[in-house]
Amino acid sequence: MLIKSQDQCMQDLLSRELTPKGVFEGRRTALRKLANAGLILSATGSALNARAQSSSIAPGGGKLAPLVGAHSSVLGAVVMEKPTTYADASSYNNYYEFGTDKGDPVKNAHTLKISPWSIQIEGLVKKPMKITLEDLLKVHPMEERIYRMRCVEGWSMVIPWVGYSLSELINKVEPLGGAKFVEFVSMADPKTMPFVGSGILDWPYTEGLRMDEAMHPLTLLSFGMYGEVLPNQSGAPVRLVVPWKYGFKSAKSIVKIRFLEKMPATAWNKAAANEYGFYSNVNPNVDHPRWSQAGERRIGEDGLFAKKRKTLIFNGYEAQVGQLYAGMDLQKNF
Ligand SMILES: Nc1nc2c(c(=O)[nH]1)N[C@H]1C(S)=C(S)[C@@H](COP(=O)(O)O)O[C@H]1N2
Ligand SMILES: [Mo]
Repeated sequence: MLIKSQDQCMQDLLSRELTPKGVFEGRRTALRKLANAGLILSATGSALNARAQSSSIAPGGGKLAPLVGAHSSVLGAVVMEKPTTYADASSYNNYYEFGTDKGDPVKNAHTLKISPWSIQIEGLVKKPMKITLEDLLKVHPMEERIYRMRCVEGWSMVIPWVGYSLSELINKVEPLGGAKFVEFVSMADPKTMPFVGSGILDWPYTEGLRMDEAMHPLTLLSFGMYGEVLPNQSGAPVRLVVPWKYGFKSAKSIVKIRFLEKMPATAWNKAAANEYGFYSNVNPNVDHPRWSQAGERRIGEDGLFAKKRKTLIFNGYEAQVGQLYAGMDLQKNF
C-alpha cells in the first residue's frame, strides 16, 4: 500500500485534467470539483504530509509521478505488484445493478446520476447527518493506496485507489457505545439502474462490517482511482474498499451508512448464506462450496492457460488485520 501526499495527489489530478486524450467533458468537470476540494484541504494537510511523505509509481500507463522513497503510513502494507491497467480495472467489473456480465457496467453505468450526491449517516451515533459529496471530499486529505482486490469468484487486480480511511468519517459522527456494526447501503434507482428490480439480489445492495473492521486504517472510503475520480462502473462517486475481504464487501455508490448494535443482513448473505458469510475474509483455506479459493487469476497478467497465483490469507494483509480475528474459528465465521 502506498500513500501519496496531498499535494502530490492533487498535482496529479490537475495534470491529468490537462491531458486532452480520452478525457471527456463530464469527467473534466467532476475532476475539477475533486481537485478544488483537495486544494482547499491542502492548507490544513501538512500533518498528513509529514506523516506520509511519499509519491507513487505510475500505474496502468497513467501520468502519475515516479516513485520516490514511498512508504506507507500503515506499516508493512506496501504492495510491490504491478497495478492492473486502467483499461482492465474500468471494463471488467461486478456492479449487478447494471447487469451481471463483466462488460455490462461499463456499457450501462453512464446512466448513473452522481450529482447531486449525499450520504445519510444514521443509527447509533451522537451526530447523525446527511453529508453532501462536496463536504465528504473535505473530511480528510486524499491519499493514494495501492491495494490487491480479490473477488470471491477467483480473480484479482491491483488497484491504486484515492480516498481516506473510513475511520476519519466515523470519528466525525461519534458512534455511541452500543454501536457494534456498520451497514452500508448502495444507491438503488430502478430508473437509472436496469437490473434493480430483477430478482438476482434483494435491492438495495447492502453490506456490513464489524465496528473494529470499519475503524481499521486499511478500510478506505474511496472517491477515485488511478488519480482520477471513480468512473461510474467502479462505484462513483463514493465507495468502500476493504482490501482483506472478498470484493463484494466493498459496496459501490454508497448513499447510507447505519451504525447498529446487531450484525446487519447483507445482500449476498441473504441470497446464499451458505456461500457468502458476513466476514468473507480472503482465505485460501476456506473453499467456496462450489469452488476452491486456494488460487486466483490476476486480470491482465494471466493467459487462458497460465498458472493461477496462490491466494494469500487475508489477501496478504495478515500482519495488519490478523489480530482482529484472534481466537475466532475462521472456518465457522467465514
Ligand atoms: N452496489 C454494488 N457494489 C458492489 C457490487 C455490486 O454488484 N453492487 N459488486 C461487488 C463485487 S462482487 C466486487 S468483486 C467489487 C468489484 O469492484 P470493481 O468492479 O471496482 O473491481 O465490487 C463490489 N461492490
Ligand atoms: Mo466479487
